[in-house]
Amino acid sequence: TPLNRLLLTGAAGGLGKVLRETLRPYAKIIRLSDIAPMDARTGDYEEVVQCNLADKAAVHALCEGVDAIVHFGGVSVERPFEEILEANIKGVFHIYEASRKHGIKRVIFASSNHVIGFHKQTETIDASAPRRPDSYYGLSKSYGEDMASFYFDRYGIETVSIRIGSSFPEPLNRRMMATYLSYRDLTNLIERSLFTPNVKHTVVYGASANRDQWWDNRMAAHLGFEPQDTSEVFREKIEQQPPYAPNDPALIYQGGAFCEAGPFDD
Ligand code: 15L
Repeated sequence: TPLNRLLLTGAAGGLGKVLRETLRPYAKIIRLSDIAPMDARTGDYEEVVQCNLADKAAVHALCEGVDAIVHFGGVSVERPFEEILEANIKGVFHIYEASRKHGIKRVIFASSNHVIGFHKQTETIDASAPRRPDSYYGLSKSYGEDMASFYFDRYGIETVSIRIGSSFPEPLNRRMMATYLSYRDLTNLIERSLFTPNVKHTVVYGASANRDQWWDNRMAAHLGFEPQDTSEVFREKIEQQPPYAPNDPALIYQGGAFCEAGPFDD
């Protein structure tokens, strides 16, 4: 049975635009929010609400009447700390506080591989590996996972934190041959995350069934996520790109170029 009302934050973003369509079967009403303007609603099943995640009162109003939240809002790349603080750190706090006040029991959090980005590509890690954030962005996602853990232990609000690899129509470079997550696999993973009972706070890596695997999802086996797609179909095209220099972080670290972003001087 679908949910009554699902909130999707970040609905104007790269993944939000996709999920606006693909999550439709899972709720009678999908409420869409973003700080940026969105396309007008396309039917009675959509509600479109422009909202700044840094605005506590606005997020509180946004979450009223919602059964579950798919939280994809916030800054999705490395930026100066002050920008990350508003959208991602204050934003995730506002989402959980609103969930507590409105009795919302399930959050799907768009975490990122950049939480563990300074692990080497030669390692295979699971959800218990020490976090090694590679950026202020990665730090904010690490904080979001801690927020999820705290709100479960303290208030019983369940979260699936998806450490998304690289979710684009196709891999854009050699590193993404390992991190690629197809839109279909992303959607299936969110569906499993919404409807699997008793997830507590589960951390799951979001990658398709790619040849080279850096991530072990056995600690999230209860989700029953089985990726259907693979980056192999893009290999010929991607291998036309020049190889990385031996010292390129895109060749060394799981987080790739994020590991050398910044510093940001005023
Ligand atoms: C992310 O977290 C970013 O949002 C996305 O733009 C990609 O850069 C991705 O990680 C990646 O690591 O490829």
